[in-house]
Amino acid sequence: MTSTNFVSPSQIRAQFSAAMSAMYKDEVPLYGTLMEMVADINQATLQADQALYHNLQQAQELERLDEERHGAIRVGTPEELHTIGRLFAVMGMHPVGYYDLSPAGVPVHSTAFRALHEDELRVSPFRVFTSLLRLELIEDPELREEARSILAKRQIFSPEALRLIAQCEADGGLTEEDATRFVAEALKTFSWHGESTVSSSQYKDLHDQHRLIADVVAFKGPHINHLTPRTLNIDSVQSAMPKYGITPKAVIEGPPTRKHPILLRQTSFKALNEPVRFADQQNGAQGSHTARFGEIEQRGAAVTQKGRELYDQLLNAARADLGEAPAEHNASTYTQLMNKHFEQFPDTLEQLFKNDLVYFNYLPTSQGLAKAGSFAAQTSLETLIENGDVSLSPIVYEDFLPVSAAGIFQSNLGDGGNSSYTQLSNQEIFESQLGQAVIDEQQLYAQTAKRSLAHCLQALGVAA
Ligand code: OOG
Ligand code: NI
Repeated sequence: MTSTNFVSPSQIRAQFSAAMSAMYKDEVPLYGTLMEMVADINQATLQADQALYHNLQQAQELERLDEERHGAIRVGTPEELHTIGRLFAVMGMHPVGYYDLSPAGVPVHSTAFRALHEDELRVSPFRVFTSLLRLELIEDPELREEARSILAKRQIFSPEALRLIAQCEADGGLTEEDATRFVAEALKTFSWHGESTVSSSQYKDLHDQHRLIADVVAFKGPHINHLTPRTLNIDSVQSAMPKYGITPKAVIEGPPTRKHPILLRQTSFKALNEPVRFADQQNGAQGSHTARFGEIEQRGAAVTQKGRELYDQLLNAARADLGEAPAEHNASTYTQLMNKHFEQFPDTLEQLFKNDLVYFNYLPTSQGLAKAGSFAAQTSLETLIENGDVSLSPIVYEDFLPVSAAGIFQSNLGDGGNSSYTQLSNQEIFESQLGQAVIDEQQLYAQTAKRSLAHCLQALGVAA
């Protein structure tokens, strides 16, 4: 078989993302409402803002907008994490970034599986925030061992999925027919199971330790716990949610409202209470479990290391001023503090560029193209931008934010968890369990920016 018979990993990813969305709509009807609301608000936002429409069109982002979503799963063992990594690799998704959630009282550490290159992201930006439960953070040794042995017995992948992963690794790809079969088989790993593998008393013990522990240990597999569409205006979404019968979390996570959005802003609504049958329950008897929730996000510019340090500094300062976790009762104070501190984060493209805070795509303007070939040899990028021969278009942030993720976890798990775990962060252990190092997001954005600059200068006939 020649490689020309293989479909691209990006096509498999797009197919999987669509299949996941259809499955989740079926499992959680409220997700359908969420999708409609986001589509309505995106349309209204684009109608009201011609410049935004033009920018997204130029950046070839309009096409991917309706396709755009991320999901999240939580796995229980290093072996599961390792195989999940192989499964995502079939779809061209690789682990980017390390997120330690234990300082925020969530006993997991995480990475995000996603496509790496801008051409692939354009086909499908689908990503999955993937957390590994840290059993070593369960305090009670007996319960810890019980959890370990329950997890050791489960197999979250179908035999056919495992076979197709191995085949893809051996052959270097999948044919269209095998890819379709792979998508159907892979989907099974992420589906919801209303039947728990543990008894109601085991569930209670796990749940009393931490809700998240019960969510991972008591079920047959890592059900997808949310699927998040991308909005162009999260402030509108937040205020429109009650009209659609949805109660949002108290505050939007991430940076405040800006003219030029940066990073990631997210809101979510509480987990659903779902019926579950525990192993000891006879026909009819039922318990319940809350895990799955809804989330919406707005993606802004990827920031440089320097931009990220400034973001973290301003976020920490606003939170320190607030003196407690953002919640219902202090939501408006929090918003004011965020707005005040973020005045220090420039909000014009010129200043963001001059201060090296954001990664950009560089687009030759029609004026610049008309002059192509006639620029002086050493014309600098700054001059090209100043003269209007090159325009700046921020590169979209494709990743996640640890403080935001902790806020999303907490608002959906409810209160009653540990306030923080004191164990050290453990990226090396995570990577050895995953079987590979996580990729540095900064490098990916820097490479994309560099490729964009090279294309732009070439189009203008300016030597790099
Ligand atoms: C993941 C929570 C984090 C995000 O978008 O930051 C997250 C989870 O609850 O498993 O989804
Ligand atoms: Ni999420």
